[in-house]
Amino acid sequence: MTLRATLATASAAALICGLVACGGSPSKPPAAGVDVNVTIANGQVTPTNATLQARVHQQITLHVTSDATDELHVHSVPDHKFQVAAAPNQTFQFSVDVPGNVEVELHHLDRTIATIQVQP
Ligand SMILES: [Cu+2]
Repeated sequence: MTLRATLATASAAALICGLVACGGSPSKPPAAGVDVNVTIANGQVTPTNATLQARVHQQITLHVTSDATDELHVHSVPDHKFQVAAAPNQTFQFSVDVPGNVEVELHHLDRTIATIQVQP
């Protein structure tokens, strides 16, 4: 191998390294999941109409404390339904596969807890 060929190989390797992922790559793995605390008491929901950010496939956890039964409905594709009991510290987990705005509703109280803006 000539010196010139050796240098060419080295710079090709450097180029590939720059293109792929030696060091700071923009496609970081998703951060820790999104957690939302929801309280239902005396017919009132906290929060309502919140706006949250998440990424596709990111784990979203709803921590629900309620004094009444209800049905949680996540309007993602496919959607998720969770039965809320009259109990503290219930945990419901899901993730969203399709980017877009996803509403999280309480069907019995007819409230929107949050809209999750799911980024690709
Ligand atoms: Cu719904």
